[in-house]
Amino acid sequence: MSVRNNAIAVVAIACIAVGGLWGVGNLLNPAEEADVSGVQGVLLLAQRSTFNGTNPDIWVQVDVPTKLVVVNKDVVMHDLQVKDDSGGILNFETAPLKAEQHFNAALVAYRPGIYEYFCSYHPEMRGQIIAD
Ligand SMILES: [Cu+2]
Repeated sequence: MSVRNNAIAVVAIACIAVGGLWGVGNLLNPAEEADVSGVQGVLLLAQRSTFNGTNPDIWVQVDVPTKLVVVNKDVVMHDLQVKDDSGGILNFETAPLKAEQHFNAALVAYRPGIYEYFCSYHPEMRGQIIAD
């Protein structure tokens, strides 16, 4: 009787030990994460009908995707579009952004050149994307 109880106890302890080791193993070896060390990012805040106050030049490298986050900090609607017929850059448009909405996009230039980004609601909100 006592031998059987001991055997049950040993099995239970073994299960706890294995479970514990498995848990520790997961902590020591977290799931592989994507290598995003080469990803560059740009944050544009639409505010007082400018982007970042100055509609800054954005420098990108050809064939290096650049993460772009557009945030609308105004009460009026804004968006951001890249529309270029040369084929040298990926065209896109954000959704129409209401106050405090944001949109993630990527700038991808295929050829060196100077391209334009702009807000379709406000002609004065425009700047250059310089790809080299
Ligand atoms: Cu705008």
